[in-house]
Amino acid sequence: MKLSPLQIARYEYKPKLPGMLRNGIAEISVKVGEKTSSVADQEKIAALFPNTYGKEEITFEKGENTSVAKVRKVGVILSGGQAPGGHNVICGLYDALKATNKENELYGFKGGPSGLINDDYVVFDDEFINQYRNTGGFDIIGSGRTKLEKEEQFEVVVEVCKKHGITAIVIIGGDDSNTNAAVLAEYCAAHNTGIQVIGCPKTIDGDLKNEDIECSFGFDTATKTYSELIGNIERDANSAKKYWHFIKVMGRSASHVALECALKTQPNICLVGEEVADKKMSLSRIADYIADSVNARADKGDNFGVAIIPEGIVEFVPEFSVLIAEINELLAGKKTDEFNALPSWEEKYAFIEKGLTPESMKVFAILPVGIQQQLFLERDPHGNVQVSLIESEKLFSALVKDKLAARKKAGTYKGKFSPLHHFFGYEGRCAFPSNFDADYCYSLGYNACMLIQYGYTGYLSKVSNLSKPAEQWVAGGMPITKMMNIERRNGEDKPVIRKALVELDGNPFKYFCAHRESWAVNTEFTYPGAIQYYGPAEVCDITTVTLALEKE
Ligand code: FBP
Repeated sequence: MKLSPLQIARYEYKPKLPGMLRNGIAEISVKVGEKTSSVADQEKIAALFPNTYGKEEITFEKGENTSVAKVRKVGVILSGGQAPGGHNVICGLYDALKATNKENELYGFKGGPSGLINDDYVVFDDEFINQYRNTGGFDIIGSGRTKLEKEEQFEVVVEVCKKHGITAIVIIGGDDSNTNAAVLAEYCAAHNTGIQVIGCPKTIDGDLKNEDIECSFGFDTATKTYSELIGNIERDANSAKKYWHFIKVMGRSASHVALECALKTQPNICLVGEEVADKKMSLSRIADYIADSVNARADKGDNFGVAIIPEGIVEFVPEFSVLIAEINELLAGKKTDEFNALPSWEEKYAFIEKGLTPESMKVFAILPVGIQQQLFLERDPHGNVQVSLIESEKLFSALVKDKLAARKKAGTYKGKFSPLHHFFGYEGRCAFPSNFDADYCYSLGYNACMLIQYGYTGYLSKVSNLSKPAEQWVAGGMPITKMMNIERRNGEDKPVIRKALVELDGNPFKYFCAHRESWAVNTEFTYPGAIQYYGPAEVCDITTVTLALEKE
């Protein structure tokens, strides 16, 4: 493999650990904190996790290491969507294991949770691991979306671990994967398997956070990558002065990514799904909101602008959710075949018109034909509409175009509207991790090893105080059950980690609200530029605006 100069340089980068982990393994001791209880539904969660519920939060500090010294074999998996820094979690875990005892071994199970079930693995050594230090991607062992949640799967996992003599598993994943890590930990404890399970918080979506986890890794690098591109587009828009750019950014459900990018780049418009749901905004109202900005700018002679659209937006529009539910119902079971057999779009349209309620038909009718057809093309394995594949950037620009045409007729709009469309998602998930993510991830992995060393299970590796320099970060662990509540999933009550949506009374959203009216009309773009890996700390090591505002 030919290496880029940056990759060669990044091999030499030494990730920064929290101060209390810097003195060597022999000087890391545990401070046991308060007993914990789940964020809600305490009795139900306690009953479901009798062996792992209610344990204490712990932090590490400088002091004599009193953990049991024995040779350990540990397994690790990457689960779900890629997020920059995953390789460094594994490197931190590996380095801490080897620093504890050279005989310790780290098994990487390939392709996500299925690797653990299929016993498909690699045993890491220095030469292998060194190729991945401070690099983006999950290609070190690959990832996957198989869910590790059934008792039969747990039995196989235990069998595989026993076969290799593995006594701990580290699961690097999002809210679902860490929920499953907690369930697996409970299973292993209940069956006296002697296997510990530790989770690490990953996702670029930024929705795995709570009072304990300040942010998931990858969010920093991904939003910096998108913001660089958005800033470049803003500058292009401000140079050519002839296009409106509609930019969809990833984030399956929550709008954290869109909001962070807006805070960094100050676009004319940024939609926030959580606000749309809260105000029960209709498609038409959202389109009017964007058209108002286009109109006001056109009145000043500025026929250009930038609008950020979060990937998950349409699910937050109440009338759209109802429409999706009706379409899922309309095509349930054999009806999909009946629909697909209709030879022309006109006949399909008539079928749809007959099947939808008049209210949903009204919503359907205002959608551009391309989006209407998309709703019937893209289905998930359960036959449901795949909302994340809807090109919402095109949907909103088409709706805005209609609004502007009406305004032109009425004589209230005299501008020109030429929209262009972009989707930024995969571009940010495998970037070289920023210094923040490189440091944070390495620390999470190193810390996970210390939790294993001290015998904990069902814990999430926790590194906090992240808005401060790494020296002041606090390393420790939190029982995963503390973050859980009961939610309805596929018709069943399930214990899950609560997903964090954008808080409308939180500082990041409040800051955005205080500025957006001015951004909508004026050109106040900011250009963050590319991620900087070398240079002054105030350029290279700062993390997200979201985190800084949350910690104000
Ligand atoms: P995770 O929650 O697993 O981290 O994945 C999030 C995400 O990156 C979303 O932003 C996006 O909607 C989705 O993955 C895309 O999934 P896929 O990689 O399967 O296309």
